[in-house]
Amino acid sequence: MSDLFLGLDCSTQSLTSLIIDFGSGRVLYRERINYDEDLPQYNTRNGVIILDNEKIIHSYPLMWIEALELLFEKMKTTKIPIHNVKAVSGSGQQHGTVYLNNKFESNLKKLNRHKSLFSQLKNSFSRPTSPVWMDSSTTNQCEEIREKLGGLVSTIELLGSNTFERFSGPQIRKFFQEEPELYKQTSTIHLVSSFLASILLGINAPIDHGDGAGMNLMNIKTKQWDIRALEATAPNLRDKLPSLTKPYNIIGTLSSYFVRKFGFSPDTRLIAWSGDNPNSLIGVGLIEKGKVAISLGTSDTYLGYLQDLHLDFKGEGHVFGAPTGDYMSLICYKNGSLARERIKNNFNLNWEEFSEILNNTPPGNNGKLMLPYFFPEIVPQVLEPHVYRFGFNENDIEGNVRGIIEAQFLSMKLHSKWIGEKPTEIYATGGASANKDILQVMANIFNTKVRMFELTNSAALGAAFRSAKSYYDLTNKIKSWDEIINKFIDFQKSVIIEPNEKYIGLYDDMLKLYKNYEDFILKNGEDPELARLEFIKKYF
Ligand code: ADP
Ligand code: XUL
Repeated sequence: MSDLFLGLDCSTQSLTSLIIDFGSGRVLYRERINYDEDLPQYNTRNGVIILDNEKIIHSYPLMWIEALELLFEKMKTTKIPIHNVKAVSGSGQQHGTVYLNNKFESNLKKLNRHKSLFSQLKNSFSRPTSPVWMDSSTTNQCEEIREKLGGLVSTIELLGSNTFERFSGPQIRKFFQEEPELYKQTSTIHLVSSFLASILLGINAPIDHGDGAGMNLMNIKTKQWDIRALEATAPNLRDKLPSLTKPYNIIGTLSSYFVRKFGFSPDTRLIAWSGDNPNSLIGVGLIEKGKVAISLGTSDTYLGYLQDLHLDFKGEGHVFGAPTGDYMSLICYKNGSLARERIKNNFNLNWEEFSEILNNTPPGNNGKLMLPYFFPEIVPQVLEPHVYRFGFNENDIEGNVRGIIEAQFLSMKLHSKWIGEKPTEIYATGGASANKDILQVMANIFNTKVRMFELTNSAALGAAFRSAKSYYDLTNKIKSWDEIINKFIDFQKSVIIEPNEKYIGLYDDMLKLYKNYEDFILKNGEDPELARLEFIKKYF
């Protein structure tokens, strides 16, 4: 009987399960619960709810629990030999916090398999909703924490990132300030990843160094909770946080609820869960310097493996722990898939039509340039949403379609310079990486070849890889990361999109123009309209 490994991914819009078969090197099973469609009673849009104004964005931890149970029910009805699953790990959208009262752990310990998780856990929360990574309502708290830590540079040196609105620490501080009584009633604060890991484990699970680094609470060098950051955030916070652990640690076995209800073996190991970006890093096979990945999910992220700690003192990028125990770099954009969808839907297009327009519009967009902040943006920081269009208007279909795609990759190229060397290859992943025409623009702007993968859900795949690695390390059948990755990803067969050298000069000039426009709208520079007209004269 072949060894099976399960990877789960609780992302912004859906919960995915994926089972790999180590014997055959194949993905045996994949299933997805879409929150909006499969759990309509929560009334989410794209998996979230917008409270009060567009800066406060939350989701429901109970919805994730229901999705988890639904997913396991579906798995049970398939012919997959569930009892051969040797280990399970998972991935969670990063930064989101779950606030639990003192009943949570006792509820977990006495779960009865004849009842649903929902009915047995619904009284476990001190806060019914969870702020998620899209929330940008904590600017004051970010400033307060940064100041207490001695300013920008010392904050980055200590935590690996500047303070960010979506990071857990500022979110916790806001909760403490606005709802002190509920904060007091909170026994445990989990991340999305450690929350779901706890449910599978049957007791509180630790937070791994990959996801822990996205909290503004973990010392990036010692990988321990940082006492100064805890004190700058909220009182008695240390008592409310789980412990930290290495991403590859085995944290226990699957709880008897899942074993008995769904047919898993009682020996099924549970590996620490991590954030979706660290999981994706391993899920596309990034374990060396030189190559980078771009994930086009709900968020767009630019991620790379780092052998040594390398920080961005400008304060736009982040350093997190990588699944290998090393570090990774990350830049995150809120105006990712949902911004592309805005343009697609505004013109009533499907993705094929969107691609056709993209292909029929020239690189450089006839000098039309967009700065697409449909939602508050992280990089550069733009808290008030506004879509800037230069040389066209909102009714120009070609201008808008090419405008948004070029803007997204020009911005990534501009803001990833701190990472250093030019990548030799880009691995594309996430929902929109299925779109070859979008990836062609990526290849041209970066002047780098782009690799497309058969599977776009690298976070769930990464979680399955991580469970295989830890399980084989435990059982002395040690396998290298290379061995695991190459067994499942056929790099020979994946599609490579080559950059078109014809556009190197055009995109170099356009990048300068884009930067000038960014400076202009951020009030750091003059209106570059004349330079744009020169650009049009030169290329069109
Ligand atoms: P997440 O994991 O963050 O929930 P996914 O990685 O599953 O998100 O990506 C979902 C997004 O992928 C959708 O919001 C959609 O906009 C985008 N998407 C799916 N197919 C295409 C396509 N063919 N072209 C462009 N975007 C696509
Ligand atoms: C990363 C980030 C997002 C979330 C959701 O810092 O905020 O990528 O992890 O996917």
